Amino acid sequence: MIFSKFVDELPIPPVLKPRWKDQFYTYYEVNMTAFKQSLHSELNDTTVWGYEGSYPGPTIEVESGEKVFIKWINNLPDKHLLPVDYSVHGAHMDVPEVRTVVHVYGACVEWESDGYPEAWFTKGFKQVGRYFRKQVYQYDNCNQACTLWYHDHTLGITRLNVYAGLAGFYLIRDQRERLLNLPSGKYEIPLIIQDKTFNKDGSLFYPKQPDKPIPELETSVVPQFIGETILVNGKVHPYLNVEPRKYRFRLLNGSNTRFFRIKLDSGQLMYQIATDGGFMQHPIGVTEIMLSPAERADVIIDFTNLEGKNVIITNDAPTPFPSGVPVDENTGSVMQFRVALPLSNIDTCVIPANMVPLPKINEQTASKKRYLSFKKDLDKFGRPYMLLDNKQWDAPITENPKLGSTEIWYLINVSPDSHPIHLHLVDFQIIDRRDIDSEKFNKKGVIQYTGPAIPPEPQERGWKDTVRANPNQVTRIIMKFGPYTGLYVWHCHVLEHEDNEMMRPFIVIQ
Ligand SMILES: [Cu+2]
Repeated sequence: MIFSKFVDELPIPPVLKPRWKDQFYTYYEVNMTAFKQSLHSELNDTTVWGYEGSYPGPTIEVESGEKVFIKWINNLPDKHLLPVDYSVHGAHMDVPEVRTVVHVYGACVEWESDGYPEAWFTKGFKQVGRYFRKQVYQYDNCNQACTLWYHDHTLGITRLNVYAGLAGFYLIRDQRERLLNLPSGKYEIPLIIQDKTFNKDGSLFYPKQPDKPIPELETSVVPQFIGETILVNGKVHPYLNVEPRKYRFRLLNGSNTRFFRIKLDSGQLMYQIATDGGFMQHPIGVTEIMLSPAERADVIIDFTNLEGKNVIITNDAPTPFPSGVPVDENTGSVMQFRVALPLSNIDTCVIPANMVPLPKINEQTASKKRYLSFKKDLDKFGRPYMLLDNKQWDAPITENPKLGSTEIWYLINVSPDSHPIHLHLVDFQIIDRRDIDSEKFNKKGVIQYTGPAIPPEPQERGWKDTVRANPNQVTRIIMKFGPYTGLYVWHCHVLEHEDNEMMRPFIVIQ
């Protein structure tokens, strides 16, 4: 179904109010429920799943270092909204169909509160996964100011739970951010960009089978999900009225599979100020921003002197990226800004010249290098799927960094697609990317470089928790493991891949 564009106003998720807040700690409760919501005015209301009756969920705003406790509560129906494939890891018939566990993406957090995929729980915590440890999660928020988000991470059904609507922003603020005099209040807006497909009756469509169906299964996971239409903050192709001044937008790709390469049709620059993990050293002016699933970019857009003009965010990234289906008239545009509001007061905000110092992690400090390949294979049903280091989720843990140690991971992608690789707990820096001979690697397991090392793009020169690992390349990342020990995960954030084995545990040991 195709809809008229830019007829509905952009919704802005509410900021969540704590149940308790004093000088020592803050306590929130967040209910997950099913409800109906209007996702476009030409469409019947859609049943979605959300946090606190909102899709996307309310924005959680905390201070760096604030001690925050959150009780995530599952009040969802017993039957899933979307077709469950009982053949993928963790989603077999022996577990309840509707399970949830919440991961704050990019959080520096103890493992018991990280939302381990097998720490799921059902309504009333009646049944829990084998790694469930506590009902109330504790977040120490040791990150600096940054744009994080929270979403469901349940083993085997993450793609369905997130697609149903279980995602929201989690913003960490600090004093340094306030001193930068950035656009704030109503001039600072989070934008979660997603793709979805709708049935005629307004319900969400999610495929029951891949293009080539698996006859043994009633429902089968698909190798990727490509939605027909684009939503921002839960509205199809919305518009936003803005004043002729500077705005700060927190861009997040919250899609299952789709990459976005966004531009402004006015040709003007966007000033990127932060990557996944916080501020960059200097802002950079860019005409396009690449966002793979779960990547964030914090940007300033200046509408000064554009009174009466409209500016459209466009997208031209094929799916799967980089050599899949090109965008069409519908998926090629995201949302519209209308510079239609009068300037309410003089814009004194600045695009700062310097933000935070960003010391490079020295490669010499790395005590371990890990070579981790990912390639396409066929699972027992003959479905193409992706494995990390040739291992399934259930294989014994192999990534076991020591607390406080620095490691370099060589992400060797010999598959045809780009994969957004995410590590829990830590932020990393991208060292470089380098072309390799994939055929030789597949035959002999040998890395033969065929080009020079390419430094990360200017937009990626900061703290990252997600990196695009491109096909036929080795992407090198460096990180220091800490400040917690425990059990975490690393995975591809294409949710259809993550749900079908492209995820591995790692353990930080003393
Ligand atoms: Cu992937």
